Amino acid sequence: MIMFGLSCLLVPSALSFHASAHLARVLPSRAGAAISMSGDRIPGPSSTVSGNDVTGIGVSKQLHGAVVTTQAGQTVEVLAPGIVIVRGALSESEQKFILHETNKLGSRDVNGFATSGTNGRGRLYEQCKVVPDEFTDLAIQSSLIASASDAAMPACSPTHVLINKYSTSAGLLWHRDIYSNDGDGDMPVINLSVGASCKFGISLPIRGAELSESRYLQLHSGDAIIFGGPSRFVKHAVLEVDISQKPTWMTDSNACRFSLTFREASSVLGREDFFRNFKVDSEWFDRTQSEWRQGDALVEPEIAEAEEEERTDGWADTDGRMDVCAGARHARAYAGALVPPR
Ligand SMILES: O=C(O)CCC(=O)C(=O)O
Repeated sequence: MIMFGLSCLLVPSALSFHASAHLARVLPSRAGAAISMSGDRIPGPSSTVSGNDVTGIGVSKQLHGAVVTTQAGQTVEVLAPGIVIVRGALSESEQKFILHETNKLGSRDVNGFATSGTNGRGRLYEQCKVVPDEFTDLAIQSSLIASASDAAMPACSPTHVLINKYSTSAGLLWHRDIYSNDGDGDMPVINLSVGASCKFGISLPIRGAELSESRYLQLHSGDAIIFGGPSRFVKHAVLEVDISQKPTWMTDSNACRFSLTFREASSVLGREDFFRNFKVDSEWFDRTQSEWRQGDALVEPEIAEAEEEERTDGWADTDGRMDVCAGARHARAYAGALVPPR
């Protein structure tokens, strides 16, 4: 058995001061000391772990294909170099905290969940410093597990978060995160799931070949998927959301899936309003997705000249189109010629 211990998670040297500051808060919580969230104490798992030490960083780097269970109940699988899934990354208390705080953020009068052209999905884009620190702490924690398990996974200090609220079965189209707000360099994209489960598609490279194969995963509440390094631009999709498959603590009337996608995108700091609202046309989206090649620069959105769609704040359903964080890129497969921001 391979052992995995959060107590052994060393801060990779590349980790920035920002991330280190977050870690000072989050790691004690996972070691059982608990972080304080809105006055509540979050019960942390045991600080002791057992099994083979894969987090001595030296030994932990050959996990591709292996499934590792932490004593805290997290299961870690390296799907390919730079793609790691952490099952049970968030405790139930952490999931509930995220749900509660995300609903608060989403119902703000300004910059709440935008739903224009999103096929029933709420979308919220912010600098990390605007959302509760614990969100970013939890993202960094998952990213550390990923880099401790996979030598190809860089450390990450997220600057932005996209929060999606899926209230219907509709998901997001296959796409690569190639736009200027999708994260700098090969920094990992960290995706946390809370609430209803979804079918997530990811295109995995076939070793030794130029080909890839699609892999389908169920992402459940509390899971994290992280992709970075050589897989930073991997194709992925949310194929379907299963609103009926939700944690018992989530009420039927509030059933939905939240995803929180964290990115290190210092180059777009200060441009949040733009990335909240921009819309590109579907032809542009298709072209950029099909023409872009690994090594190319990130693509700057080219704003569509088409008529601006009405944008609303707060939760609301809209017509049958998807957007991207983010928005733009997912839209068109769902009908629209105009795609909101990613
Ligand atoms: O909502 C999700 O889980 C996926 C989000 C995503 O693919 C993206 O923002 O690029």
